[in-house]
Amino acid sequence: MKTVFSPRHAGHANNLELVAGAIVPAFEMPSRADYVLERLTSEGLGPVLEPEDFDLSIAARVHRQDYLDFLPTVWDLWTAAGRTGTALPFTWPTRGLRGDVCPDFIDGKLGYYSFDGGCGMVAGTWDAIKSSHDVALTAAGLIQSGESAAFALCRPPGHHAGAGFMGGYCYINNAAVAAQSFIDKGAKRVSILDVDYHHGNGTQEIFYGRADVQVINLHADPMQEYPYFLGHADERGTGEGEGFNLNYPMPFGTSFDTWSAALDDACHKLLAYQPEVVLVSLGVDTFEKDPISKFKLKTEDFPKIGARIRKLGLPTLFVMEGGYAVAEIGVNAVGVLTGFEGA
Ligand code: OKP
Ligand code: ZN
Repeated sequence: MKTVFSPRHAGHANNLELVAGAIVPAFEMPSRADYVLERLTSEGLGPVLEPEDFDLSIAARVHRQDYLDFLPTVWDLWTAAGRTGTALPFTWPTRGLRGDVCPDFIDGKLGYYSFDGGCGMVAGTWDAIKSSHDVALTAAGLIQSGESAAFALCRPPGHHAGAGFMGGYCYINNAAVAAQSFIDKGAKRVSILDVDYHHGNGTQEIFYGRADVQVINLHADPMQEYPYFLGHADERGTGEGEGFNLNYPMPFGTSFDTWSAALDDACHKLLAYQPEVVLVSLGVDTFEKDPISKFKLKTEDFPKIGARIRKLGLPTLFVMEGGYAVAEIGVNAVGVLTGFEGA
């Protein structure tokens, strides 16, 4: 299968995060994408293409326009305030505060347009975000021109980004934008299957009231794990979207037997929906040695995930999300893809 990748991801570097009381380099770092690229080249997965340039009109159908207008301005507003280093929020409008008024000053804007402190920005961040969005749309275009599968090697990832906010290393929801592009090209039903360890709260929120995009998430139980405030089994969609959101929360320590039973159930629900295309939000942070996760999947399990997805018999777009055991991300992500291809 073809991969779409942009070296422009590398401009998004030196993100910081607060972990257990200390500010440290973020786990979401440039070498992640480079390990995946190296592995798919050494495994001979297929050609690697650069993305085409898209405008943000498709993104504006899944994100708020004011949020999309804000993202490219962050670095200028931050430096205009005399700051150097990484732009980060630290105040959020929770219960009892005004979540409906966007402040004027950059620190307030950063809080208004985020739900956590996981989305630091530096000079090259917007260009990397835009390149990741372009990667997803270019890979979607390959499938729209008749390819049966494609891999969008996106960085930064997207599934925590909602209609009007960033969070969890995610700014634009690449999978949601790609799904919208299939709808805009005439698809009646699209499924998103999110196998990242963390619940894809942004993807869920974006499509929660819609019947044309089914969203299925397999993830760590939000009672125990980030993003904590979405991803319970009783969240099934609302209005026209009722029944088209499915969550499979699982406890710390979950290994492949339990996880793959959930995948199998999810695949049956997906087929019952009869989508024209499936988008896989591909996180490999379910891996037993992932530094920020607590599932127990082994390297040998990842090709089996790809093989199970192949059995759906649908055009399939893989969109890269998380995975932080840097040296093994390439092996595990490409393992899913070669498992899909039957290699
Ligand atoms: C992104 B993806 C505090 C811990 C917060 C955020 C995890 C984001 C995961 N430093 N961790 O779903 O892989
Ligand atoms: Zn994750």
